[in-house]
Amino acid sequence: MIVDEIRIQIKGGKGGDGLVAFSKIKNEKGPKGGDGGHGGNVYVEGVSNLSALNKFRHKKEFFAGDGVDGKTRLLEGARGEELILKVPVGTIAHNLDSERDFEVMEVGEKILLAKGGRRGRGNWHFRSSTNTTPMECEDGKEGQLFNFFLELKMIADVGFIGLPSAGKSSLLNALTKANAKTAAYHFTTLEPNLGDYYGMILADIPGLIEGASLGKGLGMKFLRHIKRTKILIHCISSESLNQKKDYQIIKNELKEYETAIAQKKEYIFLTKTDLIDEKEVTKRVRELKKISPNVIPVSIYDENSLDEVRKILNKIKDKR
Ligand SMILES: Nc1nc2c(ncn2[C@@H]2O[C@H](COP(=O)(O)OP(=O)(O)O)[C@@H](O)[C@H]2O)c(=O)[nH]1
Ligand SMILES: [Mg+2]
Repeated sequence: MIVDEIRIQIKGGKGGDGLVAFSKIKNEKGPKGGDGGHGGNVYVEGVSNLSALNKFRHKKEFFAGDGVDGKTRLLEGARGEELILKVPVGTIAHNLDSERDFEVMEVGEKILLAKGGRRGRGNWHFRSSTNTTPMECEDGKEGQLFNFFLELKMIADVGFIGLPSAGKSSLLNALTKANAKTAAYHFTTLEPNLGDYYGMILADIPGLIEGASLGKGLGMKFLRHIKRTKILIHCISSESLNQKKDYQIIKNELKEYETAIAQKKEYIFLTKTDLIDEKEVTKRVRELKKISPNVIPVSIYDENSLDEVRKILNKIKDKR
């Protein structure tokens, strides 16, 4: 299962305290209290593993390391260890306290979410010509404490959409090693299935049914995942008696949710063509082309048709 929303609390490390100390060595008299180390920062960093949010399911609090206190002889305390939370690219980190949003777009991109506390200065800093034995030093400050809502937004380059049982998961499995569950009955898929097609992420978006945009069914939760998907592949089963209507149901859902999604570049896949004869395939393709120009007949049992699909995916991949 892919966790795509999670709430966590993070805290930067506390700064180390400064020290009041004096040298006892005869020729080096004076204040020698060292500074503390700064508290560690908390960052997020983008990774390609899309289930990277799963590890936040049980542990909810993440603290960076505290700075070490200053020592005698002007020795600085060590900096607190920084904490890097690995999140899938496409994650938006909403700071619930400041209401600022941070978006992790690239693998390896590192964004600061909570600063560690400033270090406290040792008494050496407070010396002056009038005060050669300062008793003053500073305590390290607390690190920033924030509540964050992490939300995985972008999950795919290409999204498979369509009514339940249109053959989306089967197709994903035929093209990638996704190993998504498939079944003859509706609603087998409860979360988006993802497949890696030579570095391009394909997603099978489940549960789009009439009214999904109004919160019915499961569709709503997943529609946001195709918000930034560049290309949609609309699967329509050859078993359907009214393909135009199937198409419209999904299209209306997308429009209701957000016009921009409905306007994405799309292909129509007439799926399960092994179930009807060739003449019927030609006729249906012709009909569907009246709705949308790019129509491809496919069957997971027909390698040639899958090769046609691969050609299209390769083209999309090269254009990225
Ligand atoms: N004959 C045939 N059956 C298929 C084909 N693709 C999928 N199916 C079957 O159609 C049913 C629904 O497929 P599934 O991939 O789960 O649909 P999804 O709900 O859109 O993900 C399953 O029983 C599949 O075995 C195909 O190309 N030909
Ligand atoms: Mg499915």
